[in-house]
Order: sequence, then structure tokens, then C-alpha cells
Amino acid sequence: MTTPKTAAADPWEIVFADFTAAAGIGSTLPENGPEVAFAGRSNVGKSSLINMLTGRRNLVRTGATPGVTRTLTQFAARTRAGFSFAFVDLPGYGFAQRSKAERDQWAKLIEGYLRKRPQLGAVVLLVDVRRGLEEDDRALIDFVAAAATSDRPQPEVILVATKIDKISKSEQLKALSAIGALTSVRPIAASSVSGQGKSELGRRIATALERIGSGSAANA
Ligand SMILES: Nc1nc2c(ncn2[C@@H]2O[C@H](COP(=O)(O)OP(=O)(O)OP(=O)(O)O)[C@@H](O)[C@H]2O)c(=O)[nH]1
Ligand SMILES: [Mg+2]
Repeated sequence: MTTPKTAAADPWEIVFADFTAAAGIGSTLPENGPEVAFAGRSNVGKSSLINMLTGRRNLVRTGATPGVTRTLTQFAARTRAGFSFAFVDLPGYGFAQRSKAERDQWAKLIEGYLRKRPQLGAVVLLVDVRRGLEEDDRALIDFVAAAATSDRPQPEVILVATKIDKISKSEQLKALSAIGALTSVRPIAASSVSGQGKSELGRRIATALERIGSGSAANA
């Protein structure tokens, strides 16, 4: 695998990104081409990673308090190579302080989306490198696999071990191989603070979405 040496040469770099819509239960996101959703525990850094990838520090609201993202939030994006697609930021799971009613609402919103979105080509699943893959994360992987239908093949799950800046190099190697041992997919090590993983993740997303074809006129 060759990694482009300069950002300017990177065809997967996102050169445009903008908010398009938010949806809750009972509303649907508009169609803005092939879609990639960002999933993971509350506070793991989903919204921060979208900001990092798009090079827009405040495109998506982030915060130290878990539960910041409460709706499905969609952003239109375009790569340097001219590929148009959409990001969807999902509310996080595993936020214990929430009431059962709130957790049920969450499940309904996310599961409805994952099950019914034909243009969903990839799910970026974030895990905190220090916590690894937990039960909720495995449940999400299983849910995505089970939601495949004849109309829609299973979206590709791209695993990201994030907040890698928080641990030393030797701890990183240990943590990444522990995560790798639990799944068949190799995690991408990333940090929204240092920008590590940006190019690899951009390439993986664009490749997965290009495979499902062009959902928007811009890609035709
Ligand atoms: N050190 C470090 N901090 C990070 C990183 N990514 C996110 N954070 C911090 O983690 C906190 C949560 O980040 P968010 O991006 O809001 O997390 P989220 O997954 O969108 O959270 P919810 O919307 O609540 O599900 C914020 O304080 C971020 O600044 C990272 O790569 N490194
Ligand atoms: Mg968020």
C-alpha cells in the first residue's frame, strides 16, 4: 500500500463538506449520494473524527459530556477526485446515565436507520484504543450484518481505534493487536487531535462507497 506523501496529492482528501440535514424519529434524511455512518459509544469521538476528516474544526458539535449528538446528522462531502457522498453522524450508545426510555428511543432511531438506508455503503465503527472492542460494539457489528437484504448488501464495517494520541507507542502496539485479535478486520489507528489515520480512513471510505456505485448525479 502506498500512502501519498503530501495532502495535495491525496485524491481522497475531502475538499468540501457542509451540513445538509438532521433527522430524529419519524423524519428521514435526504438523499445525498452514497453514505457513510459514524457509529460507536457515546464520547468515543465520532463527531470529532468527522471534523478531522473534513478539515473543518467546527462542522459538527463535539463535547466532553457524553450524549452530545442526539439526532442523525448528515453532511454532504466531496473528495479532491470529485467523488460526492454523505457523512452521517450517529448518536452514541452505552451512555449509562440515560433513562431506559431514552435508550429505547436511541435504539429505534439508529436501528431504523441502519436497517432501511439503501445508500448506506459503509459504517465507520469507532472504539477507544484504551477500551478496545466491547459488547455494544460487537452487537453493532452483528446488527449491521443482520440488516443486509437482497436489495442492499451489507455495508462495509471500517473499524477505527481512536484517541491513539492518549497512549505511548508501545501501549499502542499492544492495544491494536488486542483489538485485531478479536476481529477479522484490522483497526485503523486514528487521532482527531494529531490527524493520524486521516488519509487511510479517507481512502477506505471512498473505496467502500465507490463500490456501491453512484447515488448522486455528481458521480454519474
Ligand atoms: N485526545 C483526544 N481526544 C479526543 C479525540 N477524539 C475526540 N476527543 C475528545 O473526546 C470528547 C468527545 O468527542 P465527540 O467527538 O463529541 O464524541 P462523540 O462520539 O461524537 O460523542 P456523542 O455525540 O456523545 O456520542 C471531546 O472532548 C473530544 O475533544 C482524539 O482523537 N484524541
Ligand atoms: Mg457526537
